[in-house]
Amino acid sequence: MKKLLIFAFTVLSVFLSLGHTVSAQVNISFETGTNPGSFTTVYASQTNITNWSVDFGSVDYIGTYWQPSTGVRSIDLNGQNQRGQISQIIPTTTGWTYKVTFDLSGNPDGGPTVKFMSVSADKEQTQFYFYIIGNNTRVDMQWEPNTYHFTANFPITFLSFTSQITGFYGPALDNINVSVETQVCHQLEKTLTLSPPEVAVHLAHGDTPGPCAEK
Ligand SMILES: [Ca+2]
Repeated sequence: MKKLLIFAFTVLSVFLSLGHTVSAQVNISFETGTNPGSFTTVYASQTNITNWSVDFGSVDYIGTYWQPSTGVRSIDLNGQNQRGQISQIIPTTTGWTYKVTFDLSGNPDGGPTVKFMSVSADKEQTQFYFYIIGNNTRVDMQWEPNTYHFTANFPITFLSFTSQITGFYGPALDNINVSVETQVCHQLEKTLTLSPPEVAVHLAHGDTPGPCAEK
């Protein structure tokens, strides 16, 4: 019994110390790939952006053209007068819930003023996000942090980021991080920190992923 307890404690300690980052997720800040210079339009099936797929349309791989959120490169989800989608297949554990954080801005060169985009897991659990341009500029993009949650249905998950507007000037994306969700908001009142399987149980009972909103 004592050995079992020590083992359980060790597993828990490793879990808590790792921060639950999904290790095989790579190039989260778009820093690796064919040097885009100022920027390069990347079309579907082109592989300029390491480990990221452009699934349809086109995106702009941004280098020096505007201020990134982190590093020196980022993405405009609208490329050559068309909306685009980028995706990455990441390892997941079936039934576990994941938190995706990303920074969002918008191409300040032109409209629409509201830059809509969406995030999906396996083309489901889609959530929509927007960024309003007007105050940001290419040298001061005023990136904003956003959070997306999904529950994995398979040992791998197709994570995609999609522009929902037409034209040349799309939502701007950078600094994507995926981690295992360990917190739920219990009955909209109390934030609980749990093991991932326990998180799944709580979500099945109607709790919401992530900490409770501050009141
Ligand atoms: Ca970057």
